[in-house]
Amino acid sequence: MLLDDYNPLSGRMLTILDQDANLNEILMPQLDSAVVEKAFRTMVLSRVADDKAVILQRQGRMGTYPPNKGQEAASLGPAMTMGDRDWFVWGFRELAGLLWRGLPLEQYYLGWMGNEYGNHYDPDLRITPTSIPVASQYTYAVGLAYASRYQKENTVIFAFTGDGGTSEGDFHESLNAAGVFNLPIVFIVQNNQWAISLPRSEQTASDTIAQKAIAYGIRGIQVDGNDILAMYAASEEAAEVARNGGGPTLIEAYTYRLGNHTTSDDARRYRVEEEAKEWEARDPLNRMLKYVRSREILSEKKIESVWEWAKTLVEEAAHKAETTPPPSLDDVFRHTYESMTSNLKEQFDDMKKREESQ
Ligand SMILES: Cc1ncc(C[n+]2csc(CCOP(=O)(O)OP(=O)(O)O)c2C)c(N)n1
Ligand SMILES: [Mg+2]
Repeated sequence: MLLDDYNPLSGRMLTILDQDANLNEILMPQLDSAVVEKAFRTMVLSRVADDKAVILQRQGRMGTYPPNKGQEAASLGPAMTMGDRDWFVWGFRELAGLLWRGLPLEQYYLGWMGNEYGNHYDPDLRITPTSIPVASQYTYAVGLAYASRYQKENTVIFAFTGDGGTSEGDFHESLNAAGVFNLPIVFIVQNNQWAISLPRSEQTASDTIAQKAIAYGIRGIQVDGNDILAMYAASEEAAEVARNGGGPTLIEAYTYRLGNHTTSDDARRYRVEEEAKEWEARDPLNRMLKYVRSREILSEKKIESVWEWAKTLVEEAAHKAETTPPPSLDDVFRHTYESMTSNLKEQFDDMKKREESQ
């Protein structure tokens, strides 16, 4: 079992497809070419959509945006292993995984444009809304997992945060509770080496983030987060363990944020350019590209058409999002509770009277 062979005390990080696209044939997950093609498409779409979001923000057409560039494999691999009834509990940097899950891109854009409909997902997708208070989503992931077991749903909860998130009380409380109650959760930490301007070395004195699992009595594994196949294989195994009553796993996805923290940040002020250059050579999308080429999964013509397909889709999604009207002020009152409380109703009526008198 990978989770045993690569346990945090082994000092090993799981890689299956390395940065030169060398493949570990023994550990390689068995994926149909159609699935590999879809994964490649999703990564390309995520990259193009992400670049477009930064442009939209620079043009004043979107609010603050956190770029995903370089971290596509870390959320996509786990998303590929999720069952229909499983839960996707994201933070704010999991675009590729969300696209795989079926979140419409225009809705993702709407969310970052500040339109609240952008957080009102189709309930069947089982995606919780974006979570900006760092690591707070881990607490409700635990609640979802507890409920799942109580209701014998047999679902697994996939919960994401970052390396910075591991310093939050919510992170520790959640891992502790998940361990004590043996809950069906796959915790994924996207260790992208930075929490805004704070480097990983100053975030924690632990050698790895995966080793934090040991303290909570749960499984842990450090995975090359830029390797789609390794992320898939580790997540698949962790989900299977969770579904069979084996409890939670902490997956450290060792990756890198190639872009700025958000569009309000300038990473050149606190990190050296050589570092980002070095990580560019490990770019998960280039690695995937080398893989589909070397295995002849897609022809050059097909690869070209995937980029064109993504660009068209992204333009359409941006247009749809920009032409979606914002929610009315009424919605603030209507959606705060299932039904309006008496004092809220009073305020609502008061607002309506004022509107009429204007
Ligand atoms: C509770 C809380 N504290 C501080 C912030 C401000 N903040 C936003 S993102 C961030 C860094 C998060 O770093 P990490 O968890 O590594 O995620 P990354 O941004 O690298 O994906 C901080 C401090 C916040 N959103 N929530
Ligand atoms: Mg980080």
